[in-house]
Amino acid sequence: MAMSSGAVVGGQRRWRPALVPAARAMASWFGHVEPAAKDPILGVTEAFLADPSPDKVNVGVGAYRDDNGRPVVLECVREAERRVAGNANMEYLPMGGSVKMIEESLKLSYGEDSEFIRDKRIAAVQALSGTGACRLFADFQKRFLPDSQIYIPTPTWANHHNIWRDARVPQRTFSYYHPESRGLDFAGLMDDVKNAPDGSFFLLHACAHNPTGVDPSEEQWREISFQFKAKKHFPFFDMAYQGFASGDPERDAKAIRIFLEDGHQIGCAQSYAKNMGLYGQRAGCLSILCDDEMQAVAVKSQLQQIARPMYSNPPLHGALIVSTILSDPELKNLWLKEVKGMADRIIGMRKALKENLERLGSPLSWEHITNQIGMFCYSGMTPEQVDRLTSEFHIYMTRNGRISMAGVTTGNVAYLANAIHEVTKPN
Ligand code: KET
Repeated sequence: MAMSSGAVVGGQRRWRPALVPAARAMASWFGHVEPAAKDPILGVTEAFLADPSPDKVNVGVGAYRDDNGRPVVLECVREAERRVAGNANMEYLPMGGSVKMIEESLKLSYGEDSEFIRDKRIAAVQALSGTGACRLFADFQKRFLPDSQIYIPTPTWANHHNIWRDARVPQRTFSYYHPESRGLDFAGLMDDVKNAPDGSFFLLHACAHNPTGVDPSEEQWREISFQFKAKKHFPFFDMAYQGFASGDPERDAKAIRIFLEDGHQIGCAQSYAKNMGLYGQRAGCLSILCDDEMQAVAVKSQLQQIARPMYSNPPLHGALIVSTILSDPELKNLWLKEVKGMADRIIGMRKALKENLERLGSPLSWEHITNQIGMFCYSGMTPEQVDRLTSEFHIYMTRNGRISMAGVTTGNVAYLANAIHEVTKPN
């Protein structure tokens, strides 16, 4: 037990530490705890918020902003909130979450008329957004195949490593990005898929790969799926950006649909953080396609059992918003229009950033800014160049050179381009 000497100040007993060396020795049981390393993505937001400069720009976290740099609440979400305000009670959801929200989520990922939905072959639970869905899956993997590993693309969203590490699943990596061509390392990827032991788990980004903005083509997905079949690998799709790649959620589910057509069993993490702008609501879904309905019931019950001691049951409000939007044809159409609007604004900013760099006379090629898709531009800037952007220009982004295009606006694109040009131009 920690001890400290008490002093009576103004009639009140205040605790203050004993003599310094003794205080160290008698410190709390967690006295040895050192500050954790800053998160490579959310740490950027913290640094941005602490900067008093009026010029500062945040292109770190993948969070959509309008052309004035302000966070957006979609119109379909506002309308859904109006509708749920009157009749929602605040009771607990079931451990597996909202049945209606799950049903609607599965239609988005597996297809409106999916035979797997009809045959009740999918075990699915509402999850704490995409992160929570990945973590539930990782825990499920560890529990039921304890000696398994997971293959994760290089590079990937940094938190994937934390998630499978904390679930105690050993990680391997597979080739994904080719820095010279700034495109997909398809040959390397296929080699790694072939060389992995049969029945390996692979984490795949369903669309709008983070951080590279590089996705396989449809033809390449077909080849990957074919090879997975030959090797009996298990594909786990993280789909955090459905709608953000092409502007159309249905098109963005293409990779998953190819794997389904080919008869794979899959796992899938869905998130409504980005495509509905529900970041803080933590609305998502984890699904696993099973052999039959009986197995799906068993798997779902086990997923619930993993959730129960962690957070008991998932949050209600976001689930109500999602199910209200997706189950009403009019609201769903509005949502589809708004998703396309967000994707289009980003595409416009890619063009603007590239044009600005070219206008400044940058001798480097910036083709990849417009070739890449989704929320991010994997710029190719080095950590040192990024550090200069921050220290000299108050521009905040992750040190891997990733620019969140969703934070670029008509108002800041020229400033950003100029700064990028300054730190990248040959001396
Ligand atoms: N998967 C991927 C690939 C991803 O980029 C994110 C978030 C998530 C899952 C999780 O999102 P959630 O909010 O749990 O549904 N990425 C952004 C935010 C973050 O790092 O948390 C980002 O990369 O900036």
